[in-house]
Amino acid sequence: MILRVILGDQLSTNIAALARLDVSRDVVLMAEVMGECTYVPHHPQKIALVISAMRHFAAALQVRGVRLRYIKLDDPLNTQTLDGELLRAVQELRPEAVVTTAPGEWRVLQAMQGWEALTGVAVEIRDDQRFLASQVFFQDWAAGKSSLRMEYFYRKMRQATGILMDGAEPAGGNWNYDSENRKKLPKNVKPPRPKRFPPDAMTQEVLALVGDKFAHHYGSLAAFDYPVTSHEALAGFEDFIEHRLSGFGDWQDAMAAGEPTMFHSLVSAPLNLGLLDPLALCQETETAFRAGRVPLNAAEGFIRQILGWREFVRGIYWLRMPHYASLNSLKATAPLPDFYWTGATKMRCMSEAINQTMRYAYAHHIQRLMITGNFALLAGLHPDGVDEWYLAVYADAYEWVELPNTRGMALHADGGIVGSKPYAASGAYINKMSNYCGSCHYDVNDATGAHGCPFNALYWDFIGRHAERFAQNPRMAMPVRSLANMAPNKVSG
Ligand code: FAD
Ligand code: DLZ
Ligand code: SF4
Repeated sequence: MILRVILGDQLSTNIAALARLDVSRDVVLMAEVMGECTYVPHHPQKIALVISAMRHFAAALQVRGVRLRYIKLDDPLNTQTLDGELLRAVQELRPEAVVTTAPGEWRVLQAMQGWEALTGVAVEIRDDQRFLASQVFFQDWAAGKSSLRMEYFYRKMRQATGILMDGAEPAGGNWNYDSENRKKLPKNVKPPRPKRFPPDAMTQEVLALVGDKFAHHYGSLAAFDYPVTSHEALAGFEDFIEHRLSGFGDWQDAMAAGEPTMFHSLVSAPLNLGLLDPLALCQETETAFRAGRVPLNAAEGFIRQILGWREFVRGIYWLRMPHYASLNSLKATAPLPDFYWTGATKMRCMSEAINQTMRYAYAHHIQRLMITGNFALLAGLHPDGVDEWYLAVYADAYEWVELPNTRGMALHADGGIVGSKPYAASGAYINKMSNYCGSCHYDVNDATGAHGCPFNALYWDFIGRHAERFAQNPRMAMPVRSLANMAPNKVSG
């Protein structure tokens, strides 16, 4: 008998650990454990999502006749760690071997590599094949390059998969329609409400459990409506293709008060759990474009996120860990302000992003990058505190994707591995891409007065602090020169 271990974000029927499963003999181990719920104080919606999706996945396995050892969080014998539950299972079931799939986090891989010594049984850790670029493919691509740019990796992925290709050429003649993804939302356009997935009885039971045990964690459970099965997740994706993908092209970077989801897909949480297949999402998007249902800038923009960014950041994570997690190239030292955990700030843009995160465990990319991330960058917040926050508060957060985005893309703490320049912006950018400033306590056109927009003063202070370093970067030299030519009391948005 082989014991097959499936983690909470490995909920795919084609997961490597289940390949060559002998239904008559093998046992699948799944365990809800406090250790995974509290290594950072996860948003209760994330915990509920993972546990509910685990229970739904286990129920589907059982229908297929798979023998299951499923340990619930409130099982009195639960040791509350993955190691402890594996050891207990091995001691009771005496398997010939343990088979599992490589995890999404370095921390868990370290633990898994100790499982043979822990249990005395052979442990096979199979590659996670749910990504479009294997680690070897990424390593080969990265080998010998002095800088790793997403754009070139993305082109290679387009060629390797044939997605949005006309023979050897990119569809439409260009690889990238990024410049057509930056429009502000017009006043008369209302983003469609995404499809909702009200909790079924199984999810309600999980919500009660999570409400009971994690009420002290940041964030509310009240608005939980995540898809918890692959069937639901697919319905959510189809709703996106039908109603929001067309607008995603133009308004991918736009933000608006009271519009937490804009034209975004909301696929990250179910995708990272394994409920959706990234290749199928890209193919369905291409089909919608080829059928004339969505414009090219929308289809390409969306595919670039999945085929490009998602695969790229995973490649960087496994290429550069564990060193990556300690990088702090801008030597940032400030602690994370309390308002990241409470939402209590008069900055309208920050309060929108943080409060919606508490309510939904979701913020879209530009809010994460150009609002909360930009503030953290400009204010010089220490990357450890910022990482912990991003890993805790989003339903889609796992270190393989969170860390390169936070430490790399948002904080530039990796010194330019993920992005060639910091995504630093003053209030003018936020005003250009949103309607937040119109209802803010602060004045976006002022920097130094009592009501001056904090992003303005912080921006110029950031440029000044790092002037020597940025003067060497052709993409940052302009603001350094502007600051040098500015009287100190004249800084503005
Ligand atoms: P859409 O805008 O509809 O994009 C479609 C999909 O593309 C996403 O679901 C996601 O799978 C992928 N994608 C888009 N951008 C990225 C990116 N930069 N990196 C990786 N995949 C991307 N994404 C996570 O999945 N988990 C995280 O923990 C996470 N942390 C982030 C932290 C910071 C500081 C930043 C700037 C970004 C982070 N992202 C993270 C990336 C991105 O913000 C989210 O994937 C996206 O907002 C999820 O919403 P959506 O599904 O509606 O995305
Ligand atoms: C995120 C998470 C949570 C909240 N709970 C569990 C759990 O109880 N059991 C489990 O197997 N996995 C859980 N996970 C997902 C793991 O944290 C995830 O597999 C690792 O971080 C590796 O990506
Ligand atoms: Fe944010 Fe400044 Fe605009 Fe207020 S004025 S919403 S703080 S950018």
